[in-house]
Amino acid sequence: TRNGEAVMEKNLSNLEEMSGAHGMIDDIFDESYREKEGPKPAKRYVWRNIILMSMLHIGSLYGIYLIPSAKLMTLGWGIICFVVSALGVTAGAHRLWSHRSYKATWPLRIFLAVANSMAFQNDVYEWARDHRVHHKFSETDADPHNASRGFFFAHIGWLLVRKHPDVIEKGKKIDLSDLKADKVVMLQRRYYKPSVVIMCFLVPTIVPWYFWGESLAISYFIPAILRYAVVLNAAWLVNSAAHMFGNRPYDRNINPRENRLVVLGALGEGFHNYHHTFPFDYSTSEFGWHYNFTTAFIDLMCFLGLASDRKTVSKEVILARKIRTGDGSHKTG
Ligand code: ST9
Ligand code: ZN
Ligand code: ZN
Repeated sequence: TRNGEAVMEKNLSNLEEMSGAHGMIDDIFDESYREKEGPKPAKRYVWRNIILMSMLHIGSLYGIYLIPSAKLMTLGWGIICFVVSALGVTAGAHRLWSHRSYKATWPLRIFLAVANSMAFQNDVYEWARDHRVHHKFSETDADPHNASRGFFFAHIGWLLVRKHPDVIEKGKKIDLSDLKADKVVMLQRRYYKPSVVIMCFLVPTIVPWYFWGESLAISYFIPAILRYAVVLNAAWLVNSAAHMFGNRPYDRNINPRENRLVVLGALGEGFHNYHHTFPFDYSTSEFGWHYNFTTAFIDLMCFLGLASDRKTVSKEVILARKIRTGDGSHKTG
């Protein structure tokens, strides 16, 4: 059929774009996967997670209430903790380990792994495994945070129920050999629990209390609890909002979108239509440092000799792709 031919042609030209630029990372959308027919398996709630996540969010509301009584230094420290933990996810788990979009020397990898424990979003190995499955089987039963199940599921709901069996079945076939070979990733996985206790809760709390005499309650509820909840929600917004609201200048056939609000909150990770179209680009955007603190950070690391081999996409390939599959919104800016 004509439609079938069009799909074939699209796959072929997508593959041409990918080959060469990307190597072997298992994060490219798989058009051949079909969801199983018949009724979906029942939701199985995980009450432990529901209770802990509720407590975290109530605690962070209390943190907001405490802001006017906090010392300025404590708020600054909260922002530092936000940036460090966010980088552990954006520059670390995401752009380095899930997509291998650049190379990092071992001192930088250790920094990113420690920063990642501060973000407490599962260890890098598990995060990258779920994330590759997300790219490969986007918006299907095999996508851990399948956005076609609605905003709430994509945002936080997926962490409150057992995974769909297809996530695990398809996930087991994803190539993770690069992660298994990375000693820093495996070390972080091995010592994940103590590293989270220290980096996500103890360090953020003890620093303001010890160094400038902040009260223990404020030290705990602002830089630890509130900051943790903010980083979580910023990352979750990429899965929820950036899969629902915004333009699709690069590929109008997929759900992920360019969402300005998410770009701001997630240190440059909201150019999500671009990112799902070209997942290997280290900048997750064609606009360099524009609202993209993570790209500036990676460039600084390269300047310092701690990182190298940044993968990018040429302007010609991007333009050709926009014309071929985009929604036309790039013309209007
Ligand atoms: C969190 C993660 O918040 C946030 C991720 C955000 C992602 C954003 C992505 C967007 C793009 C990037 C932008 C970043 C922006 C950042 C901005 C920052 C400012 N493949 O999981 P289990 C197997 S975490 C293959 O227990 P259940 C495997 O054998 C928050 N196999 O499944 C596994 O055993 P093991 C804190 C897989 O029982 C076994 O199944 N953490 C896969 O269904 C069991 O796995 C929490 O809240 C796979 N994909 O439970 C904890 N998956 O691991 C949340 C599983 O030993 N998690 N297997 O090899 C849980 O409690 C559970 O995972 C569950 C599901 C209840 C959700
Ligand atoms: Zn996505
Ligand atoms: Zn990604």
